[in-house]
Amino acid sequence: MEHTNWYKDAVIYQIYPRSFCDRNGDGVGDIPGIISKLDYLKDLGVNCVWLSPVYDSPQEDNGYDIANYRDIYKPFGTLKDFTMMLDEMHKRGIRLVMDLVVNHTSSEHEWFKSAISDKNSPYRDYYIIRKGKGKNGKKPPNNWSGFFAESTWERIGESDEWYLHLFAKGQPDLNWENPKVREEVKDILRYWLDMGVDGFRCDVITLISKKQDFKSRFPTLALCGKDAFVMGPRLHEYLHDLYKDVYANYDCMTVGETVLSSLDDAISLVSPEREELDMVFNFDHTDVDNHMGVKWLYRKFKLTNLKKAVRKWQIGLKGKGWNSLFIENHDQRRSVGRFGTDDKEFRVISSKMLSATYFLLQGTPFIYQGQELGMTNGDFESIDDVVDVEAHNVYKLGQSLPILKPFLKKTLMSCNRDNARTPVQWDDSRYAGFSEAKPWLKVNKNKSFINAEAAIKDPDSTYNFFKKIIEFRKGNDVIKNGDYIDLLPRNNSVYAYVRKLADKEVVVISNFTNKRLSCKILKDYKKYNIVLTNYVEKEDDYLKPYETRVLINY
Ligand code: TEU
Repeated sequence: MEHTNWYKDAVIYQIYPRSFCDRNGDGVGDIPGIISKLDYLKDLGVNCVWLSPVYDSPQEDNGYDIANYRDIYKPFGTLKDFTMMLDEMHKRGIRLVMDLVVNHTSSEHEWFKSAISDKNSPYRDYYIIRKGKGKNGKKPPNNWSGFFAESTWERIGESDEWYLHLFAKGQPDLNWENPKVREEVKDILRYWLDMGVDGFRCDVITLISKKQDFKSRFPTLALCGKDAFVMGPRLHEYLHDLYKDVYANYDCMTVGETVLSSLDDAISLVSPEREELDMVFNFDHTDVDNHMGVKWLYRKFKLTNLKKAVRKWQIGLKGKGWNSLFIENHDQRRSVGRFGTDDKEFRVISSKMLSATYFLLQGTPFIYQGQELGMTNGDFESIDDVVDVEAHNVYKLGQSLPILKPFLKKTLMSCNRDNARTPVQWDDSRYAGFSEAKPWLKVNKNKSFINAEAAIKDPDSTYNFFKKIIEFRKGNDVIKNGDYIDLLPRNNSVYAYVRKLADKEVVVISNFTNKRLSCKILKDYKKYNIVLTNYVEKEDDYLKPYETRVLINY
């Protein structure tokens, strides 16, 4: 089947179903809730949805722990609801990309339950089970540490054997060395593709192949052993195998979440001739405000670091692969209030500035639910307001290791993942129109003025700005294929870049500070037409706080 590469013209909206919209009144979002908002999405102008997991799951990690790959988590709805949603999306010209979580299953998956209850189970070798060390194997097989601030090994009952889990205990890693596991994954992919879904966002896909020595590594502060499980030795082989046996037969797309991977890794994954993945999510730009990729270790934001990360990927992938563009997702805190911006006085102005700045880069843009409303971080008062398993593990670690306390004091509340997972604010009613019942996670008080109902009516809202920018992007060849030129790589206040295709240019000039600044570069583009901006009044040589201007010469 010919791949039309439709994703190159897509604007993708990520739905985190638990927090999107609740229609059955249990305080948890659901598929009927999504269906009820499809006209809203259509109106916004997006033409593809990435749906975070809706599969049957005990929800230890909100669905990233799957107990049955072929069924829907009951509180979200049924398979019938799912096919109806898919149908309604397609009717509106919206494609659907599912989340594919196959580095691990849930510990409630039948495979795992069988694997640990019976040594002779045919599913035993579906997982990574090793003998422990020490007397009676009471110590874990090695010192690897995982993503959720806990050991990566869990002992199987009182036995001398342990299973590997790079994430929570309830997320045992699959053993991809076993060809049966790979065949199972292919069957799962076909099941959903045959139903009509259009592609997959492949969760932590760069972790599926592990070095088989399983030896301890030199101890490190975070992710000890990562050389053994990031970009493992058989990753390319596994991905190409999936491509050849499955993706090649459907006009689908894949985007891989590639934690801790370099630009060269990415090139090796997305170069079309290799037939592995279509795009990857890299995190260089979201790591600019932390140390060593650990978000809890906050580092002051510097615009030049952001530009450096963007430059690296915009230029590095040019002609070799396709970029994905995002500044928010369900694991990141909200963008407004981040990257040097302000989520109070200049909230609307700065959210528009951020969107113009990332949306017109080369690649496929993603919008995370609520980002189009300029939604802010949660207004949590204490850890008791937070649900996320990762945050709770980190909190516990902080309690046991006082040395971490000063670091965590600020970041535990401001960087935890629930900041992006508060219920979408549809209106100003008690539970923000998300639900009739008390939601599973606290609604932000600012729903009284940040909500979709108000935003749709207000021509100056972030929402209406997004609509314009999506419209401007549509079919624009300069945005799709033009070169990227960073005009002020060393400037820490103004982000200015050109997209250029033959003699056509799109120029974006954004002030990343809360000050009115003189900006010489504006002179060079005096004759260009302003197509988008977040202020009505403009000065020739000055940019207002968080001002952005998008200019064209054609
Ligand atoms: O995330 C993978 C990942 O490594 C990080 O983004 C991580 O979740 C966290 O932010 C570390 O601080 C993916 C999913 O996006 C995430 O929601 C899941 O929890 C995780 O995989 C496990 O499936």
